[in-house]
Amino acid sequence: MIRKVLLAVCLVLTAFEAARAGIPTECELAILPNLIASPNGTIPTTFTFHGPSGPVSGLIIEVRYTAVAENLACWCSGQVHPVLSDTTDAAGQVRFFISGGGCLEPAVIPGGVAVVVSLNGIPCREIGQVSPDVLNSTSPPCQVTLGDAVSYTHPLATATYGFCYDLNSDLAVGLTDAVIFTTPASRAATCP
Ligand SMILES: [Ca+2]
Ligand SMILES: [Ca+2]
Repeated sequence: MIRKVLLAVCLVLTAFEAARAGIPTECELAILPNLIASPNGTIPTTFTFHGPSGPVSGLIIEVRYTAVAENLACWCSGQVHPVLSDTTDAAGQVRFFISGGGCLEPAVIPGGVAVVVSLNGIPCREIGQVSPDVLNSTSPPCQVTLGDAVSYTHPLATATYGFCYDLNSDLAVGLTDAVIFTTPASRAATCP
């Protein structure tokens, strides 16, 4: 009896180790910034996948929002959600344009997970979402208005880090984020 239990435990552990070992190198080396949603869907989010010898094409990349995150975000009508997918190109890249809004910071949303990125069906990494529409409604039209600009002003003017204002995911808030914010703000971006 004890031998059988031990055997079962061994089999489970072996399977677990195999699953761990099965995490592709491309996941570990992946460059996965937070998604950027913009009401007019004109700001790309680029993921890059490399293997030990360079870019890897033909990988099926899936972006899946948790139910909590999906409900906290704003989605323009016509925007596919909660699952987006694409295949890496010759540069090992996929590019997503999301028409919507809302900041999804994993650390502060219930459950602690906003978005899971998978590679060929294997979960790779958890990320969040940022948006120039930082003060968002949860139904369209998603809009960048004066209120969003006011919210951005202090972090941008003082280079104060905040997850929601770091639009390029470089773990700092500064000029590059201001440049990304300026276009949707100046055009009062809204859903198409
Ligand atoms: Ca807004
Ligand atoms: Ca930044």
